[in-house]
Amino acid sequence: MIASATAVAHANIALVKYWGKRDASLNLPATGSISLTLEALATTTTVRFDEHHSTDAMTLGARAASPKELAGLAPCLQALRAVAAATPSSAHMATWGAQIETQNNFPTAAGLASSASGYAALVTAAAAALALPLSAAQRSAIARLGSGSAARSIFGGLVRLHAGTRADGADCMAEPMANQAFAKTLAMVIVEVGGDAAKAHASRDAMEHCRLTSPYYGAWVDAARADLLAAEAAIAASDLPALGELAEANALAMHAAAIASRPAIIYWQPTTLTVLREVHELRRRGLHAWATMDAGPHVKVLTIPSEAARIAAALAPIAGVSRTTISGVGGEAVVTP
Ligand code: 2P0
Repeated sequence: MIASATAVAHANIALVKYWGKRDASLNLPATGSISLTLEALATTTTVRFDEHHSTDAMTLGARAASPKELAGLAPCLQALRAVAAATPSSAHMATWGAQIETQNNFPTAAGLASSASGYAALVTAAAAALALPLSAAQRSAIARLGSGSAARSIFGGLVRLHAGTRADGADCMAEPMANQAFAKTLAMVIVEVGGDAAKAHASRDAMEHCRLTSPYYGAWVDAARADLLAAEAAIAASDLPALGELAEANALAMHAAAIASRPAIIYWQPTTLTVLREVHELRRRGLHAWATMDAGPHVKVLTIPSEAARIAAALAPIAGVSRTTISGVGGEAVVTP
């Protein structure tokens, strides 16, 4: 017998970043984070649990997963199988092997949040295939075991991930923010820098290296906690300029802490800074445009839908920019028929 389901989840870009853990084994973040789910960056994943297989296998597009990628699935699959084993109607499937097929409509591991949409789609598809009675919050907690940012991609719009303080992580959970009407007024321009090459430092290793060696890590954690409160207030007030300024400053603080690591973690390329300078120029000319950067050289510009095309047109001709994508706000992770 085979139990199968397909789900789609969207990547998210943090406006207040997650960078550093309070517990690596449970994958608990040191600080909370706030993100915007993006409609244009989607992962589609099919999971087939097969009684004739006892091991798990995965393909990403046309290629088979590496042993490291397969090992990364283990915490999520283990948690889902534990729920299955405890659910009488699903218990018979708890030992079946999973065949996973996943496809991104954007470059994998290039600093475009592929692990966020990837684990959110995986957990949503696997929970449906196993017919598990899990809420979105419970799927989010399981997705977090795969990747911290994946906890946010279970939900659409503006999403808050709470770091929590409990040692067992039970209060580390994501939820959609209250002012989703404001989320619908936002857009992002994704400015890819330097082609589809995979990033130099995996964010999991890099954030731990930063925590252990950067003299600015403690200052980053303090700044992130203050930024979370200010961002929540800006979102509640539908104040885009306040949110944009905060998001840009928060991203720069995260990168400053990373750059100060020893040895340094520098995600930017020269083009990254050229784009950043042009975003400042667009803002000086009165456009709504604020930049944020993640664990890669790309720049994402927070804006409004009516100005996104103008911003993309201004940034696309910059030498070293390989592609621009305009995205509206994405919805929650869903099972597809
Ligand atoms: C974020 N990033 O908030 C931050 C900003 C990268 C820079 O979340 O170790 O792949 O798997 O929990 O979620 C990327 O880190 O890290 C990330 P793990 P993850 O979007």
